[in-house]
Amino acid sequence: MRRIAAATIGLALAAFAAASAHADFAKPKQAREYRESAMKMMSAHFGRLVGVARGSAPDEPAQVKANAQVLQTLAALPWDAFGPGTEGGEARPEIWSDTAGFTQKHQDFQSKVAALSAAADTGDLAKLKEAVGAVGASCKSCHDAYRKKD
Ligand code: ASC
Repeated sequence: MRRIAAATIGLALAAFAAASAHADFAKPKQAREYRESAMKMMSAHFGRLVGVARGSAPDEPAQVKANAQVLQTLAALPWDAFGPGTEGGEARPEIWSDTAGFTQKHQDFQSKVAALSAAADTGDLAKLKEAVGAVGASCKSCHDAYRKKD
């Protein structure tokens, strides 16, 4: 009985976590602000890892690991905020006319970030450099296709 109750509570918590991670927006402006905020946060945390990879910041494995974990969590967030009717900001209309292409880009990005997190866990600077390069290339490839030019 107790085990069933624990399992039920576990399932309820898992459902809550899934539901609370899904972003809902009352207005398109809120969706745009949400995705832009997530991108800025990613840039801040990725930038620290770029600094370590380039040797302009000290290689502190615990910090590297923490930044990569934060980046991995953030990397899951922006995409739900590109829903129908939220066009605008720096987002190009192709995001909505070519959803398959956009989805492929952000899935590639998330998989490169997962690999970066795994590399960060090893504490091996050569592996980190390679994984940082792959994430940067993935950022750029999506921005080239789907972000408005300045
Ligand atoms: C960043 C940032 C980007 C990407 C890109 C990587 O930190 O703000 O847009 O990395 O420069 O190529």
